[in-house]
Amino acid sequence: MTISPRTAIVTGITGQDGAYLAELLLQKGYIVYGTYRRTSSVNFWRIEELGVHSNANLHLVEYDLTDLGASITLLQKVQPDEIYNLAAQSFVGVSFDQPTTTAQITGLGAVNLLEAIRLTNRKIRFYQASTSEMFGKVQAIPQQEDTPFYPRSPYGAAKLYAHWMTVNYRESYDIFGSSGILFNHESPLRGREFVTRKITDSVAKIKLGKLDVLELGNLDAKRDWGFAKEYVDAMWRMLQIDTPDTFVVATNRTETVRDFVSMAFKSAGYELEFKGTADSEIALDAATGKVLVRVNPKFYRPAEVELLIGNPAKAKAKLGWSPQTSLEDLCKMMVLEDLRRNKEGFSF
Ligand code: NDP
Ligand code: GDR
Repeated sequence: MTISPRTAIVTGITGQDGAYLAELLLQKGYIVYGTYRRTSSVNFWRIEELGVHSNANLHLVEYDLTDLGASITLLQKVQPDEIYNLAAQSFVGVSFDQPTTTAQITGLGAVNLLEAIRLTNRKIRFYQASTSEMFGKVQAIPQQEDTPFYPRSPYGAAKLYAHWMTVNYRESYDIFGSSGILFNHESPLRGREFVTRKITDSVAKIKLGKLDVLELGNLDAKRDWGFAKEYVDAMWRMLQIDTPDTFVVATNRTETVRDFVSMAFKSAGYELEFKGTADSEIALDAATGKVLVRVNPKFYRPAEVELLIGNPAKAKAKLGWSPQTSLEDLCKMMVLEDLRRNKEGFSF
């Protein structure tokens, strides 16, 4: 007896997680429909880096999450077993400048897919990419599934709406909707606007003489950073268990942005000395006294999430998932990859 392969839709395949998840699902024998937005120049560099773009089981489909009709048509056409909703306006900083767009994409976009499932086939399993940003001004340490939410940005508020709608469709219509509350996860495929990749790419450029100084915002913010490739495995596991649920995915370790800066420079052979405070803080190369890092308040946010640290005990117990890569190894992997790319003359 032959078992037909399962079919999955991954929204946001051009993003970091979309690329890693597509790679994982293809390895597992899925037929994958990866959605991307129409733009004047499409950007497939991540799936190209992973070498999955030419896989015969990967189908790239143009789709915008904000279009309900397109969501229904997509499901009717593809008839998926699983949907992973990773598409979003995902940059917290930008969400303060574009709150309405963020609400439409990051919040209502998820509801378009939930509605499409409700109207076409309630057996489809749905994963919603929720976030530790929903905890925002944290009400408990560490944060776990029952910690009260307090979002601090339009992005966090939009994600919280999508999270509750996933829970609501689960309870109202018996739809298999699971929500993964993932803490920050990084990789060499991270966008350069996010702080870790901004740092590792800048360290590579400084090392190669292509940049003098790295400018950053709040160095005191603390984050629980894990490796993206491992986090997409948690998403897949959430859709394989018997009942839909909500899971925190995190490492249970938190460090400041300043710590990550030190770690990244160390991976390229520098020791830093931090001097000054707040807006006037700088970091010098201990060997030469040259200023390599400077705080620039233009990168501050109107409201900040100061401290995130997640407890992944439930994911470990019910999904058999736990993080494997240390922050030091992750940081080094990113710096080495950015050094390679910058030496070869390209860096996305
Ligand atoms: P990215 O920003 O790298 O990717 C986001 C994806 O969404 C891109 O493919 C983007 O397309 C797509 N997208 C944006 N707007 C639309 C739209 N209107 N219609 C269709 N697609 C759209 O994010 P990540 O891969 O890092 O994150 C994946 C998801 O997980 C996001 O929802 C994010 O908010 C969430 N998340 C991420 C965490 C992290 O630490 N990385 C932690 C917790 C949650 P394009 O390339 O065209 O911009
Ligand atoms: P975050 O990630 O907001 O946690 O959202 P980001 O890397 O943008 O910021 C992390 C922390 O670093 C501080 N910071 C800076 N951030 C950026 N981007 N640029 C800077 O120059 C800078 N200097 C200091 C920020 O203020 C913040 O405190 C990410 C996204 O992937 C979301 O989509 C996801 O939901 C959450 O992680 C979990």
